[in-house]
Amino acid sequence: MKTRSFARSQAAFTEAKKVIPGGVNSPVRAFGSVGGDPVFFERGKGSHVFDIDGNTYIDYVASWGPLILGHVPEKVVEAVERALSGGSSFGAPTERETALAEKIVRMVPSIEKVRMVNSGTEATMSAIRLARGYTGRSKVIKFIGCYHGHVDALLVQAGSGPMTLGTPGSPGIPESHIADTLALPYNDIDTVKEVFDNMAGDIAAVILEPIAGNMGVIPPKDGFLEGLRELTEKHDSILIFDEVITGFRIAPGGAQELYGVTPDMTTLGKVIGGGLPVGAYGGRADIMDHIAPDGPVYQAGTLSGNPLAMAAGLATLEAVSDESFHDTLEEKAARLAREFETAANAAGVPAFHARVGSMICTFFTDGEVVDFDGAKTCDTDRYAKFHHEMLVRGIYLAPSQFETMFISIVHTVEDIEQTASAVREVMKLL
Ligand code: KE4
Repeated sequence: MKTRSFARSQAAFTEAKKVIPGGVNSPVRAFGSVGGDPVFFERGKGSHVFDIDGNTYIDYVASWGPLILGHVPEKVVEAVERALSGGSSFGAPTERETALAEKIVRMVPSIEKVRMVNSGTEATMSAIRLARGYTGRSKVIKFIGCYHGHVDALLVQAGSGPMTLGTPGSPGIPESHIADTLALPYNDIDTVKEVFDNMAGDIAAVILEPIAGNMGVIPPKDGFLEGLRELTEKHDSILIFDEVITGFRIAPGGAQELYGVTPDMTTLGKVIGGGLPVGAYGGRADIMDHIAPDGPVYQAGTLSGNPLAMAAGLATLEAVSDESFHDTLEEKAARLAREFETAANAAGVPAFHARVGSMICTFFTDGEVVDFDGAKTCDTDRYAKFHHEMLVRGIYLAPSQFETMFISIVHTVEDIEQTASAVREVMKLL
């Protein structure tokens, strides 16, 4: 295996830290959970990324989910270039916004109306405000280990950055902002029922990742989503599926299509921007009509629905809508996941393997992982070694045990074989 130099990335990181907090614009990128310095990328193409030291990697981070078509897919680039030639932003309505909204409404039947924003955080923040405004109630139930962006009210034992940093929640959030947030164990419907029994009339909404992707990958237990649907229905609370990761990735209609459970509202992001900044929240028209300007609940955004992001999102969803798309993605993901499981077993490395569609995770623990407590039993030092050994073999994995490994439609059999060969070698070193 040829040795790789990371000299330019290390120098770039030193420079970045002088002017950017932690040298990064999002904490998890700093490699804090795996140690060492982050790799700086110069460009991406298809399933590969290229760092500024000239090293090549097969990319399984995929910008944390948006790049379901891989890097710079031709149709997305063409669509964005076409949009740009006519203007990057107007701060006024354009037909591309309607076109993307119509596409989302067609693909996700529970969404009758949808509002574009610029990030997943904005989407969940707005959805919570709308649920509270619509119901006139304040309490919100979320689940420990689920991450919904850095919304004050939801940054309570979050499962992505904050957990990776080992400090659930965050300073700077006044007690009053989380006083109405109940953080319950994921997959534990009995506790949810108990809370509803005690404070039903106060609960505005339940928000969750229908497949948790921010404490590693944790699917819902049988009956969990159905149980939440039943309880929220019974108590007139709003059920919000945060499908920022799962939307359009798990199925054309997201996790709600896969599990056959219909939420009242859905938050979206990542894939719908095709790599450009987009978030969205949508759902029942009678709820969405409470949002300004038609309704009293305020939400706004200068670049919401901007033409470039709309063009990228439209081109991406067009490709994702192809009827063979998810079957092809499923085959690739199943093959890749099998290679990780086989390699860990052959090397006698204790691991719990999870996969739903193209969301994959190898938990380095000998226990079963069905919630945050299970995820916390992972050997994060072992994951750190795994990450670095794979990195020097040209495989770029999430720099944290508590994330999701994503495969795209453009990962090839050769990519998977190269990854399999690396993982077989590395598992023996752990
Ligand atoms: P953004 O504000 O980062 O666009 O989206 C927040 C968000 C909301 N909901 C879910 C289910 C999410 O996974 C996210 C963001 N995901 C993380 C990765 N697990 C983004 C990576 C990062 O924080 O840098």
